[in-house]
Amino acid sequence: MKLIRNGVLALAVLTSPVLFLACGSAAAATDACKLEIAGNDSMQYDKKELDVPASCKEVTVTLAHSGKLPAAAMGHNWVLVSTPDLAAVASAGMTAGLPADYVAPGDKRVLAHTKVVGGGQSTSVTFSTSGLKAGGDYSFLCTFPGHNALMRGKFKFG
Ligand SMILES: [Cu+2]
Repeated sequence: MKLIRNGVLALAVLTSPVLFLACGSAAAATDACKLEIAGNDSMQYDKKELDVPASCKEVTVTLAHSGKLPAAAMGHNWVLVSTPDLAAVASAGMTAGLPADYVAPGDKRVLAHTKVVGGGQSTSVTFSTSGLKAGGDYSFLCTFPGHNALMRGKFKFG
């Protein structure tokens, strides 16, 4: 029995550097903090949900427009909000217009956003998660007028 216990201990000591490397892998942790989403000419995102581990200090979201229509006709952006603010942010964005990327200037309810892109274009935004609460109720949407009815999803942090 004592022999077996010593054997287990030796195994633990031998494997611990491997475990340390796996946990400390910066590459894996970085990738989980980088998200990609696409919008198309049918007014749809290709994802209904985005998940980010609470360990991400910064998140980068890259939005690609996989369609062909120009921004003025079928532009898309990616806007992060607390879910209860979604309708109000969409409404304020509509008034702000395309030059403002359909985001009302100084709107504190907007937690992060990209600019508006048209077909074939892509854009990205990097933001700090310091203002987000793990397990909070967040949503993303496109604030191009009329798009948020279809273009919205859950953003899960933590
Ligand atoms: Cu859109």
